[in-house]
Amino acid sequence: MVNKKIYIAGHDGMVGSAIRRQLERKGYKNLLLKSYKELDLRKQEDVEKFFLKEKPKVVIVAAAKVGGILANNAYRAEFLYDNLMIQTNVIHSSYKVNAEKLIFLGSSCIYPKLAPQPLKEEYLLSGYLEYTNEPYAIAKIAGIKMCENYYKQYGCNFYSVMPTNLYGINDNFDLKTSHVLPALINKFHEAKSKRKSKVTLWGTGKPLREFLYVDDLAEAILFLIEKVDAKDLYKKEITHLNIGTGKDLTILELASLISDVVGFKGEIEYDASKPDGTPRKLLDVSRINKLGWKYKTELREGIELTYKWYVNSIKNYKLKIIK
Ligand code: GFB
Repeated sequence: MVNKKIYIAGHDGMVGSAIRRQLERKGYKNLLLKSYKELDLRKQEDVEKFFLKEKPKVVIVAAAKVGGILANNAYRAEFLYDNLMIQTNVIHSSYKVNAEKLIFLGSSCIYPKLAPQPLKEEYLLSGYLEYTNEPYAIAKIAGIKMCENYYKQYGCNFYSVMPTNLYGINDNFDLKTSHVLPALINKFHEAKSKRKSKVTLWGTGKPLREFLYVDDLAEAILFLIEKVDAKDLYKKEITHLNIGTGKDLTILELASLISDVVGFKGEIEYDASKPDGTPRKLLDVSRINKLGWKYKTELREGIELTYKWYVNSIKNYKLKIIK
């Protein structure tokens, strides 16, 4: 396996770069990487040409347009179009060149807004989606169905994984487009540095969220590349696998933890004009646990690692922060 040609679509994003680090650490040498500038995955002809030339054996679809609750809601058309185009082109081209395996990455927002908790894989398509991220979720559900049906019609070894909210090195800290965890690292750090007395949370602070350190996800992907095939899931009528910690906390609890790691001493206030989103989305991770993977990094440790990376990146002017 270590010599197989593996294409990581989206290798320069937070998730793709963590997968690349993990594969390189484990001795994988034949990695195929193309930046967004070299290959726009939304362009069908370019993607087909690239696949026909390179013929990757294993494909990881970590390329996507992603963002936090406001970005999902503000750029609804882009989240739908870009994601549908990227994943459709990559999955179909992988089929055309007979790729031996493909793993498609989605997100826990594919589940119905008010589904029972924790979210089992089989709750997919059992109710209405959360409105703020409906376009993104619809695209990701289409990707799950594409893998499932390429297996059913063509026998392709393609399947999907749905990670919970991810965070870590190479995250997006831009306050307008980021997810909550990097946004709060940015806000608490800024407040501490400028001796501000308050930090504002969006919404009520009451929604519950689960967070997984991105390097743990990368370990899960390597585990799946090596040990799990599409037939292992589809024969049990499962279309995808959840990946998470199985533990969640409120946004206020998350804020208190980040505030403590950063060393901010002031108060927390709320901006009720911003949406809460789905009330809870805790994944049931018993399936992947039974297969043999479990998370390693506890939330506090992951936040400490991410904060350290963030501070170093600002110091070295490697990170452009938008306030
Ligand atoms: O991480 P987040 O943007 O997205 O927000 P979702 C999670 C919760 O944190 C929401 C609150 O209740 C936000 O209102 N929050 C509090 C903040 N303060 C902030 C802040 O400063 N910035 C942000 N961003 N949130 C996304 C989906 O949902 O999760 C995507 O939109 C995707 O489709 C992703 O699935 C993983 O967890 O609500």
